[in-house]
Amino acid sequence: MPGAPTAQSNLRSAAEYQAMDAAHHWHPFTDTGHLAKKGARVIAKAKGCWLETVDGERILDGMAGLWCVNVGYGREEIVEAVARQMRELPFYNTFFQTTHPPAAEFAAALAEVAPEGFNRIFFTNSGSEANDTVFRLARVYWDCMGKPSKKIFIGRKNAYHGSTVVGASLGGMGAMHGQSGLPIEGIEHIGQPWWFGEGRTMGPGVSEDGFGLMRARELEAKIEEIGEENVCAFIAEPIQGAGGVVIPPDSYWPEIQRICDEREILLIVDEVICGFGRTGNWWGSDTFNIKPDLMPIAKGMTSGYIPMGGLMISDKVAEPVIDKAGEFFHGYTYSGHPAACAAGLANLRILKEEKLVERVRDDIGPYLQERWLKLVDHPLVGEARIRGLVGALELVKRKEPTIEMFEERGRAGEICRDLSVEHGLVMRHVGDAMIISPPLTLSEGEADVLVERAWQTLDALADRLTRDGLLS
Ligand code: PXG
Repeated sequence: MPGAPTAQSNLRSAAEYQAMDAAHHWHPFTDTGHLAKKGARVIAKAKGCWLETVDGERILDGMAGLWCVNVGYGREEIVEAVARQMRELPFYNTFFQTTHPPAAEFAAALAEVAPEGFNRIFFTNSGSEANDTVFRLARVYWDCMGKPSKKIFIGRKNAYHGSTVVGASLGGMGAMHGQSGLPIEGIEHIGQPWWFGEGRTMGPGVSEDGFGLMRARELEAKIEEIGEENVCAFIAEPIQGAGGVVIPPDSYWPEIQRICDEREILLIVDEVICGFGRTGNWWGSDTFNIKPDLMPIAKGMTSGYIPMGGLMISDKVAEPVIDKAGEFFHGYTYSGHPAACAAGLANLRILKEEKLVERVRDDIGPYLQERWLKLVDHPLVGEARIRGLVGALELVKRKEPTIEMFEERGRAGEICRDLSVEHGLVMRHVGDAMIISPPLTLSEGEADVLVERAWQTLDALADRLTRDGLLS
């Protein structure tokens, strides 16, 4: 048995945590057997943009936790608000004709920052649940509109909408589908607007914008194939996050919007990552000038201090449902949890008072962008892209005379991820794309450190790959 924590630190040693973890903790999206042998990294503390391991090592968090700690770590305002709320009312349900102050206040505060025409929030505990909710509500909407045949959802390959059965089905992750017999019935997928991975290789006749239009028009073709009378909604992230920070060509979203405007289908914009300032506006929908009907949200909603998600519902969808559906037979015990709402309110206050969204748009966003884009000068980087504070590097084997990808996709990315942490920076890898999504509080000095460490990591990667015979 592991020993008791020492009096000085109340923490055990890394090895003790790793042993307990290896024996008893099944991690998400992890080869648990492999991790148990390797030992999990033990993060014990964090402040601002910096993580600290149980051994006292400091690492710059280039991923804001998991795309969520937008206001940075160690915000006493949030901690205090949650503690106060827990003393006052740690829980009460919102099911049986009741509300409580934080739920009512947070709902109103969200409506204030939401796009025009959005006045209602259905609270969930995660982004996945928000997408289960949207699946249910969008179908109810068409029932209320007298069009009950409109049941089919169109999503995109390599999209991520969560890990519940509906979330994983709406998403287009082949590995997730393959493992569990998904997607469920009633969900179809079209291609993604990933220029570097799929458009660039189509030949010299295809421009980036031409490719964007091509991929957008797959939606039109899919609607034709299924029959508009059977299509409920199209769902997409403004920028695919877990899919590898796929920033679509400029032509893509206007064409999607045109198609959705011309057809009678709902447009669901999954703002779980892009919401709350990530792209330099409150919503990814603002950045790409999208007019959504429904917006699943989570992550930056509480900056991850307490788990929470929700579905923002436009008046267009809400009004007929309120008029005609009667009871919506759906909800979660912790919908509108008081502590989560208190965290969300304090988080919103910080975003507004510190003008963090504007900061991403006008200051730290452009500052980091300029430096991040220069990483394309590294011999292993085929493309650098970034919008707001979310970016990616595409690792390639060679750039001259033409771009050559690594044969075994994802191997270089995985090695790079580990080297990055060794260099004191968390980057996430998606295949051979290296991803960053740092807290919106990132300082200029920290942006410099981030880019410097990314470059050092790439140099170390070149050495490692050469040594391992993966690069000549
Ligand atoms: N929609 C989007 C766009 C997401 O990015 C979800 C829904 C689901 O949210 P919850 O709260 O249920 O996880 C997400 C979540 C990764 C990674 O590896 C990304 C997410 C979650 C876990 C891992 O990049 N995004």
